[in-house]
Amino acid sequence: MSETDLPELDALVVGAGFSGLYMLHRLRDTLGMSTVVLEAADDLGGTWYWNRYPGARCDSESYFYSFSDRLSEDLLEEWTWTERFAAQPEILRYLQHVAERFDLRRDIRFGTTVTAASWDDDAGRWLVTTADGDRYAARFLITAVGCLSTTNLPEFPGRDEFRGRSFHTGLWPHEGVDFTGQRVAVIGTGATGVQLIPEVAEEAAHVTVFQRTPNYDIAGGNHPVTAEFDRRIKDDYRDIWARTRDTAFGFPYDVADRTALSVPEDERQEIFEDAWAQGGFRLGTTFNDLLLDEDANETAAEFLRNKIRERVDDPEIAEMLAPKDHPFFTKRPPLENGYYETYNRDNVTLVDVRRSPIEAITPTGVRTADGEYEVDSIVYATGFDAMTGTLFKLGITGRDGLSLVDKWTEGTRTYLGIATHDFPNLFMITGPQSPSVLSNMPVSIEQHVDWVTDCLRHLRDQGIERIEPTAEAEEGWVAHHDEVTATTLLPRANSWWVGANIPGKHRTLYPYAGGVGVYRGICDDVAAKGYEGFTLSRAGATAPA
Ligand code: NA7
Repeated sequence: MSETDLPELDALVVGAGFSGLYMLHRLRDTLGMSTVVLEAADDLGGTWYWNRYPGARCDSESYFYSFSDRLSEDLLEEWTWTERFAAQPEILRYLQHVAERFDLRRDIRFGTTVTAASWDDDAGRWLVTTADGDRYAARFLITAVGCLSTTNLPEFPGRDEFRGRSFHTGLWPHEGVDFTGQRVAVIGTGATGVQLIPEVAEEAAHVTVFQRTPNYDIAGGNHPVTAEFDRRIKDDYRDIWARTRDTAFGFPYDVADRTALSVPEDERQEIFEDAWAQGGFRLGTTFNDLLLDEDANETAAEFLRNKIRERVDDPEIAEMLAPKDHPFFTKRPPLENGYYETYNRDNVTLVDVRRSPIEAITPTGVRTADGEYEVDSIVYATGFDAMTGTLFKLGITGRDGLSLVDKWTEGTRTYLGIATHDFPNLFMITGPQSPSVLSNMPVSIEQHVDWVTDCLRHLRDQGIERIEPTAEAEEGWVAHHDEVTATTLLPRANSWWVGANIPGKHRTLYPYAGGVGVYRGICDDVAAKGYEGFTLSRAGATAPA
């Protein structure tokens, strides 16, 4: 079929995780647009399809890590979570349930990897090619590819000559892995490693953990959901969702309105203890200047270091686990359930690779400057090329053949983190420079999807065919993003939030730090002003509509 004969869809969505599923529902069922979703995996779920490693669990509480009353109040009533922080299989079951309930599968093409997407300026549409050579044409292209979907596998010399089995946590075998009796190396102690290590230690003969940067892990406080808790949440759901939309991080609780040093030491400790006992990210919301002021931050940092010292028997190992070179929450703090006690076990060894770097993977193990650790299996819990990794793999080219990769080489440039100049009719769900990974993802996903839906409705009602941010609006957003970033301590750490985990990646804070509520207000204002900062044009028109 020639390109001119390709049937034209209204919209093409890439990805069938939380965002792609909701986007499909809105485009197809709310707006009545012809829509297809292309998904590389063999089934839906995104993050929750791929990350099946032992201990995989969400770090946001299940009752607000889900679709809100905006999708369906009935769904909220009928779905009951079994744990306060849901494990991967349960979240995947939830997404499968949503797909069945809203009949979404019929418009998703599984096992379909997008390899190129180019804007045809004459025809005013996107031409999309897949790895199998299939082609699609669509007026609007919407990326719903998640923020953590391209794995980072470090290029250690000899990596591919290892004779045992190797795994990346983000590409875990669906049949599971039996580590019984094995010597296992785990490289990485981010949120993923911290969940996996205690589970593997229960099973394996020996686990050697290779830690580059210790983290400020926070008590997870997971527990089963009781019928009473479930009822209370369901009765309160309207308020809960309303709160998530206003707060800084998209949680139903906000940052307390007080500074850390404004309260006496013993009161501050009590506040930290109370948040610790509640578990989860509440500790990060105890004071409003933890992310802004170094001295304030140090109070929380030291509280967490002392928690590690209390729980780890060997003082030397406790000090290896206690972070000292970056402020609290400037790297994503993992949530842990028994992680530190794991280091009191006889079958667990901690290796500090900052002091003694990994030199090579050998056929039989991991070699550091201190010698070789022989193992049967290696688990890479080494994270992701976040935020831009997957967007770049889509091979997106905009007007005049400009590729997204080339445009963003010297730094990400977006308007609102949702669109970018020279790429008309392209929307990114939770793209870089939107709150995304600095928030509870489903809340940010819903906000973007709903905003795009309203925008497309507006375009249709006004007979407008093209939308694209102006270069000036983009300039303004990047400047605002940088200004907000500079008020925080976030650029201080070598985190994946700033791209520091990927050699050669441009260093910038990828998510927007202004907060979910503030950001929503800005987006709503842009829409209320007739999509200020965007050029809207009718078919064939060159002047703004
Ligand atoms: P993270 O948080 O990026 O953690 C990856 C870990 O792997 C981290 O400890 C890294 O150390 C370590 N790492 C990465 N590359 C290397 C090399 N080359 N040598 C040694 N150690 C290395 O990924 P996760 O999968 O744990 O979590 C990602 C997000 O998923 C998480 O934040 C949640 O939002 C959900 P480093 O800290 O870079 O020194």
